[in-house]
Amino acid sequence: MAEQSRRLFLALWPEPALAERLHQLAGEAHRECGGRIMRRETLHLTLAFIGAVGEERLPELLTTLGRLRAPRFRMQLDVLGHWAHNHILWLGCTDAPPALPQLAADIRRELAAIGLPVSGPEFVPHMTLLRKAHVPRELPVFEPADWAVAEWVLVESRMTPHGADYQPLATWALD
Ligand code: 3AM
Repeated sequence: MAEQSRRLFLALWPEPALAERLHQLAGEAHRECGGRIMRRETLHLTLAFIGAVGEERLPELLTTLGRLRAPRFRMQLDVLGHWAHNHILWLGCTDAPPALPQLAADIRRELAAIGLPVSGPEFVPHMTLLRKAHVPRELPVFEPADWAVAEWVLVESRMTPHGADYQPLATWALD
């Protein structure tokens, strides 16, 4: 029988109160750009997209990533942007704390070391708010959101008729 595989990625997940606030901002941006709003519970910042991983590799993956030590950090989500190539309206930070790209790079290094190289483009910190968004003429003015990041998660992505459904498989605390 064929091995089961799971579609996995690593991410930062905002707490419900912050997610609610960002979801409201997504609603404001939607009035300008249209497209599809990310559901509140699916808002996240992707650290690394792994893709399909055989079920049998999960224990090794969990052990390897669970050994990684990284510091807590804060960031200011203070800028909205639109990417023409994938029609994404995103929220990001003008001045990312160095600990953020460092965490993403550490994860990629650890994954590569166990033969799971990360696919996709270079890490650009962003939180997708809208998909299939039109180019905005003007973006909403908003109060920057302060995000105290204390943990990161391994997530399974499952395709459903209503879009991707995300299931956390493991959560690791930052120091
Ligand atoms: O964080 P965002 O929304 O930019 O588009 C997917 C989403 O990105 C991306 O991984 C994030 C969590 O699903 N993604 C999906 N398939 C991908 C792939 N093959 C991918 N990123 C890179 N390569």
